[in-house]
Amino acid sequence: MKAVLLAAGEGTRIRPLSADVPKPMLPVADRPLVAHTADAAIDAGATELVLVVGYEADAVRDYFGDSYRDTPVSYAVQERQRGTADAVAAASDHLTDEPFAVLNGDNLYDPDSIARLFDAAPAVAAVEVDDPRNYGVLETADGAVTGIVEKPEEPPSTLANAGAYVFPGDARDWLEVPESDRGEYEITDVIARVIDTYTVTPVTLERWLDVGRPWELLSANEWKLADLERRLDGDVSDDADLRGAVVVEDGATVEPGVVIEGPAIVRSGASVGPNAYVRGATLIDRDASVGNAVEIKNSVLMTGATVSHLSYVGDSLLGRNVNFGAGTTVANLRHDDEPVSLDVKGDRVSTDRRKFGVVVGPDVKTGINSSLYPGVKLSAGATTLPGEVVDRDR
Ligand code: TTP
Repeated sequence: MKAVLLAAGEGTRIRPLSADVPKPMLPVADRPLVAHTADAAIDAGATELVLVVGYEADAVRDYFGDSYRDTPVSYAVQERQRGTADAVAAASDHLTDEPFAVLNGDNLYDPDSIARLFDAAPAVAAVEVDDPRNYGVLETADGAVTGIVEKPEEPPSTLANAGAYVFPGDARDWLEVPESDRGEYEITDVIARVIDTYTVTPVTLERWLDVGRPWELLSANEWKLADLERRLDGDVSDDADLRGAVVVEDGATVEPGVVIEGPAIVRSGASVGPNAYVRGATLIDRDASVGNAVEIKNSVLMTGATVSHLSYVGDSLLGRNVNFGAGTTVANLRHDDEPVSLDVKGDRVSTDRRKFGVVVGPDVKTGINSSLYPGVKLSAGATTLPGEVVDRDR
């Protein structure tokens, strides 16, 4: 079965991390987010991937090329983000009369559940949630999906739409749907037409994560890093103490005096130490650098990010080529113990995390001894002065 992966979105809610890379290409453990979606599809039996690309499409093409894990990959371009039905319609030339799967390229799925979804075709994946009012909610009767209602005041079930579907081949002719109230062409309107002709099975996923906002990228890394198996292929000093599920890739360096508590990955080209303390779940991506007397905890340092001296980074996301000056300190806990909140497209939104640090866009440079408040976002290329206390976004 072909699997269409929707990866055309920019990810406006996850800005500034998506300033130079589309959200589906943000790193989760040792690969981009959308590669985990591809893995779930392939593990479930997908024989071909069709990636729908748009914003910063080349980043996706460069990663996957024309084959991924021996599975052919092709691309469909969605010029403008006009909705999920429009995204699948962009891929219609790649589809045949056979059933096809559609998966959101920014969601993590457990592969076993996706295998059950594929077996149940036509089918819609769902997750059990306590409060479904902010989701598309499945209506069901006699074990079949009878409708999906967007963000209902009175939800008909606790089954939230998880953005994974298997359509019958006919659905290729049903992709042109009317514009919705929010001005998009929605895949749920395609499902409504499938329901008219077919019995559509709801398949409840064991585990699912929609990566929309910055802290959800941290959750995604926590999920995938928890599956790590210890592997030390890089250059690790005899005087380093690596505890638990730690991966040091070939081409990475860990210097004397370093303590790493897994789960953590130090990717190829990255260096840690001397005398640094890294606590899981942490990703130190390619060519990133963690220097002397630096402590990193539960964080993601993207490609080329550098924290060289005497700094603390906790529960934070650092974009590509960020440079933290000596003594930069991230606060990740409020004195009132309230969950840390963040500005997401103009709204203050709780992360539901007691501990959360900062979200730092690519190429940001902090001056020495900068102090960063919890929940602060620094946009791409921003700078701070030496000794500055940064208590709001910039
Ligand atoms: P969203 O998360 O709704 O959109 P987004 O990824 O652009 O993020 P944001 O809302 O923060 O701007 O999209 C769900 C999935 O569908 C995601 O994998 C992107 C994909 N998508 C497309 O490929 N084309 C589209 O037109 C839309 C709306 C979404």
